[in-house]
Amino acid sequence: MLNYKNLSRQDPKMMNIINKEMKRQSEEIELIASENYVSKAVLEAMGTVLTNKYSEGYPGKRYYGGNQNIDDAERIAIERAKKLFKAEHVNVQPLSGSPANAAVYMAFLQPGDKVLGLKLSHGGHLSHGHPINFSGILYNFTQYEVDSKTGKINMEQVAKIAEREKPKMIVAGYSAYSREIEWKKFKEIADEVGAYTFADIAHTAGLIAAGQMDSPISFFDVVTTTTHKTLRGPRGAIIMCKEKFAKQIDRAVFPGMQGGPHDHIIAAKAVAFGEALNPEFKDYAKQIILNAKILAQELQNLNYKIISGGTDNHLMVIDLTNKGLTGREAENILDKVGISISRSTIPNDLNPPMNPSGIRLGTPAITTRGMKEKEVKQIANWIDQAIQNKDNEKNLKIIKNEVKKTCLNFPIPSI
Ligand code: DSN
Repeated sequence: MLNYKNLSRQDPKMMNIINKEMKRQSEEIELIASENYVSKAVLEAMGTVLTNKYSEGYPGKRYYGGNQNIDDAERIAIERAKKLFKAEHVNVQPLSGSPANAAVYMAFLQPGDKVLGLKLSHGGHLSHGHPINFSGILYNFTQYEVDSKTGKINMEQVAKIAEREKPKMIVAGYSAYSREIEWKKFKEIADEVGAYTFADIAHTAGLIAAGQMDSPISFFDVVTTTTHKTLRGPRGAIIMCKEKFAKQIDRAVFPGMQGGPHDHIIAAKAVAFGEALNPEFKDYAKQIILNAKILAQELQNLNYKIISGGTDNHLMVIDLTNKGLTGREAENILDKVGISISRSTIPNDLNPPMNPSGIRLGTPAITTRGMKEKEVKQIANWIDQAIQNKDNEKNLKIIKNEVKKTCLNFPIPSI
């Protein structure tokens, strides 16, 4: 348990909630593909007096005094991110993924401009043109889909749609897609029709930084990523772009989209980038992918249907139609045994997004805990056993206890 003396004394109610959440994280398995555990050093950087500062502007060009140390922190974050991703220009101020994407659209497009993005229900993201999101409201998106037979993106179809629609921008990079992305083909298609190339690598950034997946950064115009998924930093985002777009990106972030940056988070981003530059991070990223492949294989052996037939990254989407339950039901059952997952639509889902036909699983968090082949196989079995015993509370309790016992052997980093 954490013992923050001042918080415990002043606000025991909140201290209690934080401790309950820490206990939950320690005793349960995290398979939500977008979640991870930050290091103690990243946690420490977030909880500092840097949160007290206002610093609109950029290093050396602020609208408030007293920013000498903040400038140093932001410069370090930028330098490390540039090195890590081999990027020409980096803006480390975006507060999270959607605001980063909003700044990109603002920097490159006028409202009403035509854009291509992958449909949310096929693995895309809300901010890639969903009609109820700002992206779909402000810009004229056409959505491409994954191939219904292979579950993969069919680049010939993307080329055809691009040729027909002549978009000003093409968006690639997804939230629920388990395969390598053909970045070079996207670039060729965009060049054919004169479109900007925008990659959202929020999910795979850690794997790309560690050289375990292909990178679009050297030839795409602009790339965003959140910093808290496979990259294992604090909640936040960054934007990377070619030097020639640096000014328009920086202006779109501030004053375009945001006010004061969150300086404590920028410091924590810098600490996380430093960690990702260490050679051990490469082993971590390799193990994430290995664990995901083992999990997918084990589940396939148990007759679970993985969309696209497997995974090249940290996640997989599972179609539960043949198992006779929906994604929401599976999420609720697995919650009962201490395994957190997220329900997910499957391509051409007949069920609604609140109660879709699939689930999405990912391995970044369990890999941070040090879990490997043995534990991953065990997790696949627990998932199957829980689903089979969905109405048997006694058996679900037995599984929950086994989950807890294993988790306590793999502690999460905490202060
Ligand atoms: N919410 C994130 C995810 O789970 O993929 C994307 O923003």
